[in-house]
Amino acid sequence: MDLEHFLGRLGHAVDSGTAFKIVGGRHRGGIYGAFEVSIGNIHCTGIHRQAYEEDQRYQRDRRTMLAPPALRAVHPLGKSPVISDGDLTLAESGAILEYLVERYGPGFAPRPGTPEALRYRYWMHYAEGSAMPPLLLKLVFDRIERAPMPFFVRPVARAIAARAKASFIEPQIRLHLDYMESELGKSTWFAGEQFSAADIQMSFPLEAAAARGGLDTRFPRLTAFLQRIRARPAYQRALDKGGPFELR
Ligand SMILES: N[C@@H](CCC(=O)N[C@@H](CS)C(=O)NCC(=O)O)C(=O)O
Repeated sequence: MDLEHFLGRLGHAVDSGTAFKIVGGRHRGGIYGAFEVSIGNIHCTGIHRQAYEEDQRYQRDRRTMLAPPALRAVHPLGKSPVISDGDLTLAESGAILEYLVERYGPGFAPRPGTPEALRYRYWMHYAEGSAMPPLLLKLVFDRIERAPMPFFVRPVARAIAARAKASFIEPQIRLHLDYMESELGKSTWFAGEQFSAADIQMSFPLEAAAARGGLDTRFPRLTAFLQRIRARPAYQRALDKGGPFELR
């Protein structure tokens, strides 16, 4: 298996819920390994064939949409992605990617000390720190609008949700989409001309924005970015392995 596929699985959502475990380190001169995951849908390239073992699947609770308690046995927060590599258990997609790149795939990060390395770091943090929060709020408020509730509460709840979305959440998402669209005018990939793990990390908020945040052909560079990401052979292998995912 290759690193692209490997990292790719990090995002693969609880819905498809595949857990992987890193099963090895260095092996006959090659490097192999994998991870224990669920959620998301990402993709990468490069390690060793048979690098990981499919271990266990965690299914989201259909009602709460939360991960099952069993995932807390892996990490106390019970979130995905989470990896195990030998004695190490590591959560947080950005930290996981950085760990995997450092340990198994240095080619997925720009050379330290370059302007690209700084951009790489920026987008690694930006994805979960800035891009995801308004998209998560959108998810929550969309659900409030659709949630079953007593008829006399419904108009009030819907009005509050609609107001929060129109006054804050949607303008914030738009602000970020415009920003990311213009940043991709500077280089092919987020950190520069080379594909990097920062693109993997950024692909998750962009997939979420395409699913629920209004990312469409009005944002041609972001749309093309997603198409390029999805066309990567390793991304396809990740889907073959983990099954389709759905971000609502
Ligand atoms: N900032 C964390 C977010 C982790 C996270 O919230 N994952 C969600 C899925 S994308 C999850 O596990 N949801 C199920 C739950 O909270 O029980 C990361 O980047 O890894």
